Amino acid sequence: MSKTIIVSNRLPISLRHRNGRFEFKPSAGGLATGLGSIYKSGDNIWIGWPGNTVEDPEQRAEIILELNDLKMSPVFLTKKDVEQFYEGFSNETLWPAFHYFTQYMVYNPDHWDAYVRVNQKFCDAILKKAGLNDTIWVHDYQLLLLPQMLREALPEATIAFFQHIPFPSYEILRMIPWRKELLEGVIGADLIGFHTFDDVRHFLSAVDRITGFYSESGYIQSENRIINVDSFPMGIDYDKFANQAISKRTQNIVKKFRKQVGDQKLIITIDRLDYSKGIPKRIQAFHQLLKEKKELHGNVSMIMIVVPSRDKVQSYKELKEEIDLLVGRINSEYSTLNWVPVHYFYRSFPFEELSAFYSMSDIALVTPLRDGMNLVCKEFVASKTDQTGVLILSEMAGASKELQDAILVNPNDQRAIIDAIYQALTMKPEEQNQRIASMQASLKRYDVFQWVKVFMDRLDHVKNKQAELNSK
Ligand code: GDG
Repeated sequence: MSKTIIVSNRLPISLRHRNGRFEFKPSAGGLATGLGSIYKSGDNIWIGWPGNTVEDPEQRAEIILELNDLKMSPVFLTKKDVEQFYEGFSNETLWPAFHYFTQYMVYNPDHWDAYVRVNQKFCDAILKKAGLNDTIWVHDYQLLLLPQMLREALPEATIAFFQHIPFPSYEILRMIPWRKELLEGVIGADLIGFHTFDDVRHFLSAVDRITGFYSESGYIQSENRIINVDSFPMGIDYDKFANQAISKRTQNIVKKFRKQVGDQKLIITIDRLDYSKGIPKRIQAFHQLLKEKKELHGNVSMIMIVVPSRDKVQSYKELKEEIDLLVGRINSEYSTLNWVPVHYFYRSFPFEELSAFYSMSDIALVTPLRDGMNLVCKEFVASKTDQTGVLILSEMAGASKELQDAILVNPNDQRAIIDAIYQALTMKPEEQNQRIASMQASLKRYDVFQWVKVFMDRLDHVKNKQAELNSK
């Protein structure tokens, strides 16, 4: 019997260090939920880094055992791996390049060597578990070399790759000295997926120009295989968000929060700390709106949740300081004893509270400068079970291709953001209702479980097509 192996840089767990021991809590993130039906069944497993460095062999053995019960298998990274592979090449070269922040790109050959070394480490860990005909689904930009490494060891295996962040235009990709190796690494897969058609287009154009392989209508012809490349926009666990929003627990939290903020209008913004999310520009737009419209003072607040992330990387440290400064400026200029323009939280919240924030907010302001998909905007829409509320969404988020009933804005256009907030604040309930209902219908239909199914069905289709061509 063949099995399916899911691979991602991070395992879907959060880990706590308590009384000299490690404790694991399975993650409730979107990807973990969507893939739960796969890795938890039969002999299937999820392979990845548990998210911290563990040197002690006894502790490692203990972690292996505990994770085994959760259907997971760890790849251990050293401190140097984390610095050079994860913080280095993944987050200081690929992340900025793929989000068009070329000014932050670092070209460090030691980081590249670490990237190759750690991809090989993942490959070795998988080969200990994988059979000749297994299906291996690799996730995201930290593991671009892995599909080809696996292909060389397991020529008959079914290998898929999905990238969660954008794929940049050829002009950006070619700035990376190791662009050819990266593309050839991904091409080891049988099916390559992105969130949007634009990502697919950029990837295929780079393959045609850099690797010498030839592609037509989403199929790349390599030496002895055809490889399919297509867009598979990821959905959310719609029912989980909708049900949580109407649950007693969340509605009690809403009541408590509402008492604290009063009956003013609320704008919610939620992001990981990241320069790609456009947080400073968003605060500046809100600041300008308050400057222009005095009647809003005391009547609207922004709830801004910034989840700590990659805080060892210099550009993230600087971004945090910039946000602190901008929030300080707007609040010090406009706050009164009973009103604060921006409620700013630099931490994450439990799921029930996150749901309460979505549910009680009138507007979600989601303005990334570049985002593979963006799940926050989808979660907001799913949580608005009374079908009121307005989504303002950046054209640069993959989600904008699906959520056409949002107010779409160019996140670099301050005027457009200001006008969109004002439009949202004054939108009639009937129009809110009609827009939200239409977005809810499509998010419910194409949820994360459907996403997994469509992707896996296509993978079967590609393997059948390959077999057909080989038998000719
Ligand atoms: C990458 C791509 C793509 C946030 N704050 C809290 C919290 N969250 C959860 C949200 C959401 C997730 O984090 C963030 O997902 P995004 O999609 O917005 O962004 P990235 O982390 O950058 O993800 C992105 C995604 O991969 C999937 O392919 O959409 O484009 O960059 O689910 O709910 N969860 C809790 N408390 C918080 O305070 N519990």
